[in-house]
Amino acid sequence: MSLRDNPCQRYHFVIDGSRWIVEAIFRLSLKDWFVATLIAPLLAMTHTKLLSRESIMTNLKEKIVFVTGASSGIGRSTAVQFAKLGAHILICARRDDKIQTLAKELGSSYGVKAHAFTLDVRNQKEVENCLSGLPDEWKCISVLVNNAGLSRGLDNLQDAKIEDWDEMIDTNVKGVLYITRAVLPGMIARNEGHVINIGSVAGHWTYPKGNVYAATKFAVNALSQGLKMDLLGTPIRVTSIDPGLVETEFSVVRFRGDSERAQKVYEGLSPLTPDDIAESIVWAATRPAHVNVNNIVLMTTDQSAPTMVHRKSS
Ligand code: NDP
Ligand code: 8X3
Repeated sequence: MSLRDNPCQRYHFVIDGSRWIVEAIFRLSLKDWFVATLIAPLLAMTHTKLLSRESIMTNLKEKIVFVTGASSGIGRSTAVQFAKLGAHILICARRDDKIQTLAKELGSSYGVKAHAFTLDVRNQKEVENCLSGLPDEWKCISVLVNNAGLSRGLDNLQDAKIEDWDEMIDTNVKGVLYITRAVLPGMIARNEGHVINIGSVAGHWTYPKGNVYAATKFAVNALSQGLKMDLLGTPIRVTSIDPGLVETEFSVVRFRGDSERAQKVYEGLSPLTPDDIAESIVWAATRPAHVNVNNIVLMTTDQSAPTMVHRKSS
């Protein structure tokens, strides 16, 4: 006879079951109750949420990240911070000794593969040959950081040297175009990739004597926006990271080796560091695939516009 057919047996079953539950309830201490009723569900909820967020973050371990202009400043820090995530690092610049040393350091400190090659981004043929001639294992670039760039001089437009304009336009605009044109088709074919351009606050506000440098960074801004449009329908992301004053070799290069003048740019304020910028680059690159960080503008707290800075008097 089944339990269903035997009301008596059903009665005993209910009594036994209830007794077991009541006993179990009394065996629980106050602490057990607290954990069971309050903390455990809370922990479970948070944990599940965190786990699911982590699992959709872009994981760059063993992915190839290509950073141009990695021989100093922002580019160097960016290469180091991506290596810390376990990415394999491809770097270039004109000063070969610096990038070869960095490549060795990345390999020994973070156990990643690193490949350095000399390149002047202004030379389109060189860009094409270097990138098409990369060893096969380095061809699948997942993240491109167009960082190589410079400023030359700080002069009224009517007084400036034409060769300074050419150098800035060729490096900051044409260099970005040549590199992107060479890398992008591979990203599109593989259906993955992220192009991160280093712009500047000078791409949002110009300033006296900043004329052509600002024009190149306005151009970078326009290229990032336009590229995002051209890539609509692909999973490839485009980001522009636009810093204010960062203490690097930037001002020494701008003033052609006059380090005393360069130092004055950062005097009495706390400039951004290359690591501050590298962290924002890595943050943008590690968002989940459906998140495109279009633009980050960051300044030191001591700056509010390119020429509006607060200096502490000594
Ligand atoms: P650095 O001078 O320290 O670094 C510039 C890097 O670009 C160097 O590695 C240099 O390498 C490389 N580079 C320059 N010209 C070329 C070229 N023709 N071919 C290949 N590499 C080149 O300055 P930052 O780190 O500050 O500059 C990095 C980027 O950040 C630039 O695009 C700059 O405009 C931008 N930026 C900088 C700010 C700042 O205040 N420092 C603020 C906003 C933006 P090498 O000389 O060995 O070729
Ligand atoms: C560098 C920052 O303000 O010197 O792009 O132009 S600024």
